[in-house]
Amino acid sequence: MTFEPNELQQAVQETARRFARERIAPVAAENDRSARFPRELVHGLGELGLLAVNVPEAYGGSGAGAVAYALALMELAAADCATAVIAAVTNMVGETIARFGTEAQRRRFLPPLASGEWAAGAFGLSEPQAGSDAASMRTRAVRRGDVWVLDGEKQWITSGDVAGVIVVWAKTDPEAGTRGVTAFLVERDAPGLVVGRHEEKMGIRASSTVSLALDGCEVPEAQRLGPEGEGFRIALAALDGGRVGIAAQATGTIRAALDASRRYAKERHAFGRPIAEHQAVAFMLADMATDHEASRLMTLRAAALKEAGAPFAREAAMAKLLASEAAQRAVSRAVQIHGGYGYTSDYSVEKLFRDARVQTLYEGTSEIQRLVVAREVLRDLG
Ligand code: COS
Repeated sequence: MTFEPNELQQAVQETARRFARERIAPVAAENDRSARFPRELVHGLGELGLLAVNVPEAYGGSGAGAVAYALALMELAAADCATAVIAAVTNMVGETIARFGTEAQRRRFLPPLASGEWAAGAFGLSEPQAGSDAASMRTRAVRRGDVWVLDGEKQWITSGDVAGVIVVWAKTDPEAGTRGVTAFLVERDAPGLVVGRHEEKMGIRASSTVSLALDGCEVPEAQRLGPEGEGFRIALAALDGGRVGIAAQATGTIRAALDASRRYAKERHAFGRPIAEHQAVAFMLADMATDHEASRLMTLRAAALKEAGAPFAREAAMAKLLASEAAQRAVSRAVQIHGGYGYTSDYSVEKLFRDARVQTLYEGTSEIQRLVVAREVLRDLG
């Protein structure tokens, strides 16, 4: 058993760390204020191979594996959760196409996705009335010759307005439940795809979140992703990997909260000494550091299982659950340590507090993670 990243993993981590410090961190607060999609940063991430870390090199990816991906995402999130989530969803879409796509689909869709030419990838699963209960989606796909016609509405779609390709799930056999769902690769300029409302969000404001209307949207049969009726399983498999990504993001958030807090606690004086020397504050820092370590280890363990080709759905759900809940504690403590200053945008922890909140919600709420873990725990008992 080893806890040290290998040379390749360290190199990817170092690349992400440098880009995060030099390019992302300096503009993160302004991009948050203006809710501006960081197109040039996403392009930079593409040039460094960070939009497709776990996609084979033959298709433009880095081929560096799931652990390297998790390490990279921790670095990006420590600088800005919004940029990190754009990268996370793009990586998830790329991995899904690499795993379930045909050779022709991989060759066509992966290089522009990986390079950043397409800005991002998007994941079109949720609908206004179908979030946790993803199988209750209403979007329909009906085949007419060589074309599928999609009708419905998707909601909460990260990068849905800028992505070059959106994986869209639709019912092709509404009577068949979870076995009647099929996935499609929909290009941004597909006829009948209309970008709707932009959500005005509490945090991760530089990441755009939109609804999408599919109004007789035509998708060629050649852009069906995976077999008919297999879409739901493809979505859940993709989300397993996605959850490792959100766990990594939460881990990076905790580290940022801890770094800002310990810096402040050493500078700020009260009652004649730095507040770090008051046990009430020191213990909060200790709890944050412990939460960071636990989140990091569980995230890397889930990523390592995934990389080894072993089952990892349970570990991914556990890591996402633990890290995203720990991030709530960490950002709250960070604001507490900063006192009134932490409640203002003059200090980075105010943004961290808002950015972290979504982590227990997206790519499966904490309740869904518990449901996944509980099913596995009960199955273990036979
Ligand atoms: N990977 C691959 N296949 C999986 C899977 C996984 N991790 N988990 C379950 N499946 C398969 C099941 O084996 C089942 O296959 P069969 O039809 O062959 O039996 C099928 O998928 C359906 O699974 P299940 O019956 O468990 O589906 P449920 O409707 O009960 O849903 C949950 C399961 C709740 C776990 C699922 O709906 C879920 O993850 N919801 C949250 C969705 C989400 O995260 N949304 C956020 C979107 S991104 S912001």
